[in-house]
Amino acid sequence: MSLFKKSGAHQWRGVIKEYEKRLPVSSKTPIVTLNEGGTPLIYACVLSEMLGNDVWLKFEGANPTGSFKDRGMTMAISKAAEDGAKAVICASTGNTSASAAAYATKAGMVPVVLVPQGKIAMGKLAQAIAHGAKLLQVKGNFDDCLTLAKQLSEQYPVSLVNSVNPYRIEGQKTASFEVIDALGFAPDIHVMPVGNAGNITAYWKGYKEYYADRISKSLPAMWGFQAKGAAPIVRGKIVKNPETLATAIRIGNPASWKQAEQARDESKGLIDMVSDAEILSAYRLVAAKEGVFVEPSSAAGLAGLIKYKAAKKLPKGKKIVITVTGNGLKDIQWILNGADKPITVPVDVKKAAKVIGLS
Ligand code: AN7
Repeated sequence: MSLFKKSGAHQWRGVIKEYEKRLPVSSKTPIVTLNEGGTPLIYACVLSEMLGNDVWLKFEGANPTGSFKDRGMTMAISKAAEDGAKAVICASTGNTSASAAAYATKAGMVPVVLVPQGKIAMGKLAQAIAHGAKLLQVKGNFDDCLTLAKQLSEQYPVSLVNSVNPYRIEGQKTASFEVIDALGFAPDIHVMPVGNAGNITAYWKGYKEYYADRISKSLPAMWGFQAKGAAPIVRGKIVKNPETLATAIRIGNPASWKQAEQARDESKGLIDMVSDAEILSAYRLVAAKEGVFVEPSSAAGLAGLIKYKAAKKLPKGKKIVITVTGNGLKDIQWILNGADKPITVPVDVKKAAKVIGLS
């Protein structure tokens, strides 16, 4: 007997089914889903107090492969399936490859993923391997991987599922719908990390669509933060050798550069940068104070808010949503590196109590 039957419970069906009317799908589209989306929007008490604003975290690490990429991937792979694709390819700093590998496998396609050698987190590498991807480590950075992936998709029968694929942006815009559906209004400011700039582009598109249909009465200012060593949009020029410990956003020539600038300007927002030290400190804080474990890149948005607060450039009393883009379990070394060694105890209640400080 099923517990579900008794309560009439409903499971979240994935972003395509939940937002079908707002996405370019038809009855002919075979929907490839892992029931992504429907992620928690968590009120952050400590951060709200600290920053003098109402702050929520949109926890995208709760997606099936542990990052926001699943929202776009369900669309890209479903449309590739509709077109009869047998193989898909992507360049990735790790999360896109993990997501592409999972969704392509679910669709019975061969995933091919190109990643920068030695520069992706081990958890993400493990995901691509687990899902049976053809994994190529490229002697170059993400930008080189994307160039190679584009060339392969142009010259061979393999579809590109990077966010230059417009279906990716369509799927990712559902995160804005969820924020408004959960809050009942659009936030004043929406903050997130920026790498290839697909996500800020997608969120802005989603917010504009709900606004146009009068589901929300206002639009947020879009605030994006890049890593200092990989901040081409902030600096206004391509960064040839991007460097940051936040490997997910180690990108020197973002594919959606123009669209990100448009989102920034239309929304009267900003795109700025934060140092690796600021990223690490925000990464530790959100885990230690809010119970939300994210990967370092995902903390760039919070790092930016903390920096603005310190510089007295942060308004007060606003409603702010921060997207934390990926799960902390993907890249654990940054917590373990600075941590004390775990204490080993015998099976002895007195000794254990002493170590804990109970006696
Ligand atoms: C955790 O996986 O580009 O600005 O190839 O994994 O939309 O690129 C990942 C990007 C933020 C930046 N946070 O988003 C890839 C990839 C995390 C990420 C970003 C990424 P975009």
